[in-house]
Amino acid sequence: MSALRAVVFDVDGTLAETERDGHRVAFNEAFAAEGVDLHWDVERYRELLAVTGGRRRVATALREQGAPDAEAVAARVHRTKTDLFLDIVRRGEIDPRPGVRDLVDDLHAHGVRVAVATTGRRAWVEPLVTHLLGAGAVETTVCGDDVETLKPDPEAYLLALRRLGLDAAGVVAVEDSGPGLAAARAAGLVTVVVTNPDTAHHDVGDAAVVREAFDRPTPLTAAALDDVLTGARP
Ligand code: XBP
Ligand code: MG
Repeated sequence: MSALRAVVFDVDGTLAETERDGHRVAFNEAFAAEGVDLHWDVERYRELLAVTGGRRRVATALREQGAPDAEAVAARVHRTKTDLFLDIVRRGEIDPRPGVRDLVDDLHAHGVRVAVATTGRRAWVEPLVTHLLGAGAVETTVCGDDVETLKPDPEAYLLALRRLGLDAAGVVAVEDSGPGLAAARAAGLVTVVVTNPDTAHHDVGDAAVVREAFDRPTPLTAAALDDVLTGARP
């Protein structure tokens, strides 16, 4: 690798398609368990993905309904949702996106360091990342718990860079969404966006590369990411 020192991956929608059949299901189960009058179908949930962070997402929907105590109810529902989503993770129901494991193995084989920056909660992020990539695959994992301000703010990416002891010049971010891309770009990172059905409509014009998959039309490799970085920072 001539330039690439590390890759920082987002989790939700990037390492795995967690949202529609994972987080969304856990939110709906939590609403029922907590007696909250909300239910998110696929279309509504897609809209609400513009709001990062599960607790903020619930609070936004409750405020729209004019519900009293939106923040407190959202905090309670989100604790229940976190437990329910952790159950889904522990049952092994979430697979990595095709090609993700091959890319991470290839990065390791080329001595490129791997980190994670997500707005999700550590309670489920760590077991999920271990399940998806194997124990010890990721050097540092920045979660929503670690930052004051969630994506699209750059704080999570800036903290990942600080923990890696690197500046942005040798690092590529891999994201799936508009808010995630905005966070990575605001941290100065060259960013590859791998879209999914939930994010295909997002504005990702600021990405160095936009693809629909890791494994198609050609596999995304360490060498390909090094080329992207070199091309973006000649
Ligand atoms: C993902 C999120 C997360 C998850 C839910 O954004 O916003 O909030 O939807 O996780 P990104 P929590 O992929 O940009 O990190 O409920 O644990 O917040
Ligand atoms: Mg994401």
